[in-house]
Amino acid sequence: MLKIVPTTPYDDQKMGTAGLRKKSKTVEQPNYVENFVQSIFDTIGGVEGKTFVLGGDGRYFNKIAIQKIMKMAAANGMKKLIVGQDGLISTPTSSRVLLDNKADGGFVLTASHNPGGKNGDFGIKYATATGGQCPTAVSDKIYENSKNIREYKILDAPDVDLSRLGTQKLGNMEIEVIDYLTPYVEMMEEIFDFAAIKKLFAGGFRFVFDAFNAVTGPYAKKIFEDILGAPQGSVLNAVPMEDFGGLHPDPNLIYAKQLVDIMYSDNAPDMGAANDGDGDRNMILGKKFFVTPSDSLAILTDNYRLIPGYKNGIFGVAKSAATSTAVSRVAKALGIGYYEVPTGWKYFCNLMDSHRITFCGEESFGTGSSHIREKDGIWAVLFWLNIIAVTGKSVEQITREHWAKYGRSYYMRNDYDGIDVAVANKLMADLEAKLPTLAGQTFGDFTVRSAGAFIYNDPVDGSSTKNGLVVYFTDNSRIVYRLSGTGTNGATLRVYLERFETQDFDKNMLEFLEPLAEVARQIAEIGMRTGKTKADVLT
Ligand code: G16
Repeated sequence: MLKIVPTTPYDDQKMGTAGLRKKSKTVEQPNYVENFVQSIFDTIGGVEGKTFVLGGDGRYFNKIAIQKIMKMAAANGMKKLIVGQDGLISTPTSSRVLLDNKADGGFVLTASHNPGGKNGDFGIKYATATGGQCPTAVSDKIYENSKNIREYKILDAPDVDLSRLGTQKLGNMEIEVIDYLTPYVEMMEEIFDFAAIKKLFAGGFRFVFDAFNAVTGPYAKKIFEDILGAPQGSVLNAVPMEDFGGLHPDPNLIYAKQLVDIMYSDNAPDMGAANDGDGDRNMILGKKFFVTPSDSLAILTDNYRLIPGYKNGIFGVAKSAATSTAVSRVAKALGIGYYEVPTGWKYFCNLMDSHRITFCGEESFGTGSSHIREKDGIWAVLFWLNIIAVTGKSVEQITREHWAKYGRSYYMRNDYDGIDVAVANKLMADLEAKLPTLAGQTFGDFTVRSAGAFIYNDPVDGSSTKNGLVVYFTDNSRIVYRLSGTGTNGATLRVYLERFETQDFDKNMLEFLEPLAEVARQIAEIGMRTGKTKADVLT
């Protein structure tokens, strides 16, 4: 039975860098999910006759939210909903399924790399028919509607059994429960040389992958162990759990502690990798060796010819402004297009759709290509395995050869977490006002060449976005400041530091970047304004 339920609006349903991301407790409030989803439906002119894709990374509240969304979709006249079995789907798979089925939109229920559980975070990523997350112009309208919503539609019906593959009906809507692994595996088999990677594993190559008890567990088991022949047990934490077994599914050197300990032990395997909660981020490690995401993007781009799926060439490459400049040198050498966009994968999508780029990546452990409109964690890991299989070189050797050819961008991100939102906004506003006066001034060993806001003019849709503040120094060093758009706890100030070096590739990263970190604190008056004398998280 169709119910029209009166509701009162929430005032905090503004999407951040990637969808709506909140504390689980916030999302559990009465009608919270319903308000947000109805606001989306209303903003896009309703969903009557439309097809959507739905699934999540398995975190706490996934099962409840999925049932609500299915019943709302049916009540709003949706024609068909394609749902991952047991309510699971990775963000990359959702994008693929959306494109393959020419669906009108999709939801992935995830707070990505943020912890899950009752006291953790929950989120909803909303993708449009392009397969990518909705543009800011659309999310702004959704936010406006969410502040005025008065009612939503929902079907009064029993819960749908999502364990059963195949088609069933909910009201007049068709629900197709799909095996979420197959479309993804097939796509990877089309791109990469699985035979070469199988040979690599058959030859004793040792590999370990951390799935953090999140959605990539089943994918990684199937692809790396069952199909490619890595020994059983190569995938750690492979079973999706509502609280990720207490793990923080963020693939970086701090949160992937188990993996990092293994890779930095004396008996380390040849390669280590991890993905985040919803499977779009990746981290790559060699034996006692870490590849920065910025370097990884540059290395993958430089080696595209080794991958069957790209052997006919690539259009170009893009990175977010905050990401190191490493890939710009590769683009120049290859003579391909090169773009810098604001932080947020959605900004790459127009460039992919218009064939300006094939590859793109971000410092926040995201790499991907135009095979979908999201970043893709397992894709990046397979790309590395494919390069290793073809060249016979180690992760470290590949990276060092890259530095020898192009120079090395020493690069790090410093996060100042849990800052009062008003303090953070004021810090950024005052800094922006001060930047034009900085050119020519010297701070320690660094002299400012130019400074200003990063403004992106999208060459496809003509939109203009301001994202972050950049200080360039005369020695090609750079500081980028921006506020995170994915946190749920006050504001996080991200400070991205980069120094370029053409000779010495064995400097201690922390020591080499510390003077620049100090300059960053000084210019933005971080200590005085936030009380923090050092960053909370270094990645
Ligand atoms: C999201 C976006 C990325 C972005 C990252 C960090 O990733 O898709 O484009 O780089 O957040 O954003 P911020 O610096 O604003 O916190 P994910 O994996 O969380 O969806």
